[in-house]
Amino acid sequence: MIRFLHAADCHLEYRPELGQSANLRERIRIGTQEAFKRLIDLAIQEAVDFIVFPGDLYNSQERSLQILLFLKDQFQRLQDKGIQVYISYGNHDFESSPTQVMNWSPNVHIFDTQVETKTFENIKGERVAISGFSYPTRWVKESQLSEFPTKDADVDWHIGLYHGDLASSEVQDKYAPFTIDEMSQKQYDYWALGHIHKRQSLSIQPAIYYSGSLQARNRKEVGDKGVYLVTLKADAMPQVDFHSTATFQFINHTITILKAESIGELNDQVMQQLEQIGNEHAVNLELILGVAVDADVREVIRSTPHYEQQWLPYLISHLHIKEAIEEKQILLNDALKKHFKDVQHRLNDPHQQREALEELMRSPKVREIVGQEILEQPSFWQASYDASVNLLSQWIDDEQLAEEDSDDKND
Ligand SMILES: [Mn+2]
Repeated sequence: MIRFLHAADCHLEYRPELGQSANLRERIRIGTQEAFKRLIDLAIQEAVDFIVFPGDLYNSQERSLQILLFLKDQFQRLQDKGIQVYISYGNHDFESSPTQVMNWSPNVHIFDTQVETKTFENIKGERVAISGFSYPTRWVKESQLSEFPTKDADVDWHIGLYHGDLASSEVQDKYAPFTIDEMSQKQYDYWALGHIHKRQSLSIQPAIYYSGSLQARNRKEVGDKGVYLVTLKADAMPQVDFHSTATFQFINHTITILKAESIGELNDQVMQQLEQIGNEHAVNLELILGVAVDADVREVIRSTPHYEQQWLPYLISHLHIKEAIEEKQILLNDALKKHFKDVQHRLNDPHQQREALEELMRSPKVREIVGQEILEQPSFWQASYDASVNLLSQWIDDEQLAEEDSDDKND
């Protein structure tokens, strides 16, 4: 039996990205290194035979002294436990001539820019062939699979390390474009892929997996991140288990503000909801502003860059503002136009407003557009009543003007 960890896209050494607050940058910088430590802890705890790193171990081609020393320490921890390390470089950490500036411990094995095969043997004499290659340049435009040998008959298992992207006919392929067919033909027991940061399986048999990144580094990398623990046994399918290494996640969350007459009021509501999520994770926040949110409040919120720190101690990685009613364009929906015209005169009559509005909101079409969830909150009715009436009347007027305009043109 052989057990190993598949850890792609570690991207050690964080470089700040645009649109990230200082707070968030610091969390990512520390998190990236901490996640790597967790990987090493896991390897030791699980007493695996080795770890494979199929590309983008480093974030860039330039390695800093700090990162090299950090890695040397971490690999030494593995060396002390007899755990091997197999590294192939990817498009981020490509090397034209993988000569070593660091005197790594003897357990560290780095793949050349030409496909080569290394062999691992455990105490019982069970043998694994590991084939892979390192990127010599940022882009590798051809599939490298023809260079990979088919499964070695003299070993118990054969593993492939491959940093790349599935071949596509639409975009120009730059990352060693491959097909599942090509990989299947090699008859390997496991393909450890790197490059795509979202973990996924391209095929169960043969086993072809992306382990994804170790720690999310921007708001697009939503959810938990980590590595695969792979177990290879004689005459059995590989067992592939996910283990989290992320120190925090990016999560999507929506907050609806039905009514706010001041920034303070809006702030209280946002903080109250964020409190329920906690500050462990970074929040990609979608803020839906109802029609009863004051215009000045709207303006302040809209003019605040999303990357500025706000609502501390909560970590907001992104702020997307939506107008609850506007965006759904209730009144501009063709199917509704007629109905709105019927109630328009009543909306303008103070004695009939409420009834007219409620009638409008009872329409299944309106409910569908506004959303059942919002409609069921009693506060929606309370809060949005006056503002809705104004807005509805306004929109109906605008609509009519627009129609009149187009009539003129037809003439
Ligand atoms: Mn990567």
